[in-house]
This record gives sequence, structure tokens and C-alpha cells, in this order.
Amino acid sequence: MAAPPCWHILGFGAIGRLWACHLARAGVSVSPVLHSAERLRTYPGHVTLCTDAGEAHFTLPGELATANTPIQQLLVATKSYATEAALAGVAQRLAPKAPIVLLHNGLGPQQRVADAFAEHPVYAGTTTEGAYRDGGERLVHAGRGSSFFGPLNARARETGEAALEPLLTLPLEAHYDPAILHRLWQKLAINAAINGLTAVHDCANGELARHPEYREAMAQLCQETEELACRLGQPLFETPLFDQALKVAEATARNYSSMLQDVRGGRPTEIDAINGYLCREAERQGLALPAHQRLLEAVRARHPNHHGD
Ligand code: KPL
Repeated sequence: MAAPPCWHILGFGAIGRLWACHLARAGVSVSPVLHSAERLRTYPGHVTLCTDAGEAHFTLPGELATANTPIQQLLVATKSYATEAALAGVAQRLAPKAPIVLLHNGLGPQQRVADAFAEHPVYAGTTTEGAYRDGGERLVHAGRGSSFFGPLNARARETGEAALEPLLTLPLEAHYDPAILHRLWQKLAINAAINGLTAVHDCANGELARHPEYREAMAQLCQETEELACRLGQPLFETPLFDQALKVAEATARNYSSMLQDVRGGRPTEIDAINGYLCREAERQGLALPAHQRLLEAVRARHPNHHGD
């Protein structure tokens, strides 16, 4: 039997590595596409996955975007602001009808990629898996979560979930959801209530629930998000968004949000694809979102070299 085609992984941070290790463990060949010749030179070609069950080592030979092998299947796990440029760098290598799977926070890039790559089935995913890099090539899978993947364009709806095999059958809890936009909006609404505030106040997620002033700011953000979602006819949760956001802040009380980690690490943040996305959508509707706008500006001020989404 022919070996299953390779999955190329663009964006080799914690989440890209987590999926790469699990694909490799399932016997699928995986090729991380690294962002520079310097990175390829220092990358040892393997990753160690650390879980409660111990450590496992995976050989994952890296390559550059300029390599010339065709890409049959592509998982893009970059930060939201890097997705489109990273994809452009490998576009000429995509085999006809190669599925593209986008896995990042926020909204904006997904729709643009789905339109720009209309000949390819384009899917989006959202995950609550918790993983971080622990120096060098070690990856710690710290918190088990769940993931959803679903179609973004007509070609993906026609193709269905078959193209996502084996992403859906790994020992990570992953499901196919044809209404993926709803899931992406739910994650966006939660991230918009938590991430920016923790980045500005330099605090763990749980502080937002405990500190009255932060809690009030979170309530305002949630109320504005709900107003916009209602205007767009976009369902969110069955219970108020603020209750959901509080629940997540409490359940992840000791965690530092991905945005705070970016600010502390001096990296660009995903604010433009989260609160920025909501502000742009609101503007199209003639709606003002003052709390989101203020937060957007405050986070941008903390990282002046922010990227647009
Ligand atoms: O998704 C998250 C993030 O940090 O990006 C939350 C849910 C806020 C957990 O920290």
C-alpha cells in the first residue's frame, strides 16, 4: 500500500508541534516548513513531546518554503498576523486541490484565505489544547483540550471531512463541525474578553474575575461583542457571554493568556484579528465598540510594531 501523503506544517510553534508529533506518532510523514535558513540550520530535526505519560521523541525533518517538493496537505498553525504571508511563500508548491487547514486565534485571515485559495478546500480549526515550548525543541502538552475543524469555502464543503483524515482520528479530542464559523466566533468572543485585558494589566487570567475593575471592563467588552453578534445575526452561546468568559477566566485562573505571553516575549500580538476584527465589523455596521477600541489602542501601544491582520 502506498504511504499516506505527507502533511506539511507551516508555523512550528507549540500548536504546530503538537499536531506534528501526534501525526508522526500515527505513522504519517510530517514536514515542518521553517521560516529561515538560519532556523533550518539550528533545528535538530526532532522534537520531544512531554506529557504526564513521559517523554517521546519524534524525527520531523524540516525544510524551507523554497524547497521544491509539492505540498499535498498543509496545516497552517502560525499566529494570525503571519498566516497570509506564510501561505504566499508556499503557494506555488501546493498540489492541485491540496487541502489547507488554518489553526489560529481570531478572525479575518480565514475568510481571505478561503477566497484567495478558492480552488483548494480550505478548512479552519479552533483548539483549546494547552501546550508550550520548554526551551529548545521540547514541547510540553500541559492541558488537554478539544479541537474542532470545519469547511470555510465551497470546495471544502464539497470535499467534506475526508480530507482532514487523520487530523480527526489522532488521540487528541478533535471533531468535524460543518458550522465552524460559529465555533470560531465563540472562541473569538472569549479571547476578546480575556486576552487584551490580561496583556494590558499584565495579569493571570483569574485576576480578571477577581478584580472588580477588570471584571467590569470584561463585562463591557462582552456586552459590546453581543451587540455586534446580534446585529450580524451571529449566534454566540446559550448563556450570556460574560458568564462564559468568567468561567474560562476561572478555569484557567493561573494561566497567562497567549497575548500576555506575546507582549512579555516582545512579539507582535493577535489583537488585530481579535478585538480589531470586532471593531472593523462593527464599523461596517455603523456601530461603535468603545471598550474594544480602547483596548485595541492600549495593546497596540504596548507593542508599537504590531502587524495588521
Ligand atoms: O485561548 C486563550 C488564550 O490565551 O489565547 C484563553 C482561553 C484566554 C486561555 O488563556
